[in-house]
Amino acid sequence: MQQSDMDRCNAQYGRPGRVEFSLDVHGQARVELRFKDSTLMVYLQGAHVTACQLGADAALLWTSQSANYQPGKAIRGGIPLCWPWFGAHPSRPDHPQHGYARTSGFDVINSDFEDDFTGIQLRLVLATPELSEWHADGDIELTVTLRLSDALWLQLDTHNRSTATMPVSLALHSYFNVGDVAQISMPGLAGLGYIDKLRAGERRQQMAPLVINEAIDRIYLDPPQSIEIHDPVLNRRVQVRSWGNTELVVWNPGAEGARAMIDFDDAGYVEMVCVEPAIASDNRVLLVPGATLTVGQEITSTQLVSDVG
Ligand code: TA6
Repeated sequence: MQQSDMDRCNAQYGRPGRVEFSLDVHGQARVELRFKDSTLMVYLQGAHVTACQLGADAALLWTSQSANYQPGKAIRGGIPLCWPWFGAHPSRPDHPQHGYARTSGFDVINSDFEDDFTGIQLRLVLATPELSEWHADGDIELTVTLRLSDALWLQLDTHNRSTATMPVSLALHSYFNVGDVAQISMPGLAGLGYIDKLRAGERRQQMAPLVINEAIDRIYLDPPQSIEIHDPVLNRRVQVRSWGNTELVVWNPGAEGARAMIDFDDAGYVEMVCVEPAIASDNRVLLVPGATLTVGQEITSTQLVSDVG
């Protein structure tokens, strides 16, 4: 992308103080949304939210200081979009982990400057030859809608424009900023069954309150539509309300896992947790020709303990 591309985007979809396109120091295209005191940064590669601040609250999301901002590299942190599959490709080891979306260039198709939110829509169309397992003609389209107010609203609409039924799995892979991951709690997980990816996919049940004091990689089954992260250090309650997902992934790499990833700050695992509305691979949706699959989340943040006496 060149500055001239950004100028064109600003002319067609921008508005000073609401939606502004620019190139970062690496020449990567991004767009900043503002609504009152809230801000949102989105990279056109991957329609990837890299930062969000809701009102005067602390940063909502965590992004690694060692993240890659190079073409074709997934940015470590923010909200990577895993699509059109989650995890390893079910049959093609040569296909990228978590699909193509997060390393693909999206087109801007719309922007909104409403009284109650600032919004933008981005679109990716993948020709099915890239998804060779389907051997179909036509393509698959992903529309990402983002709305910023005192909440962050994000929705994925997958439309099958081909003549074949397409298996789709996905995740809204949000990296949340927390004061100390060992001190957070997520009461909504109590009693849920989960697949433990660190114990060879063993199925277990969340009996005791979850305490994250080591690496965790779990796919919670049939989660509630709303889950909260209680953070006593930042004194906030982050609520994730989701729709269309069948699972909720909770991930933290732990100290050893963080050290093993070159783009993950070694001590970064202490200040993040991933809470991801997902349709995980085992539960993938068979999207028939012409059908649309909708999955989304709305994230809000309130004080955990009110200052008022
Ligand atoms: O969502 C959790 C997970 O599937 C973990 O297994 C871990 O692989 C994480 O995603 C990060 O994946 P990435 O490809 O971004 O390094």
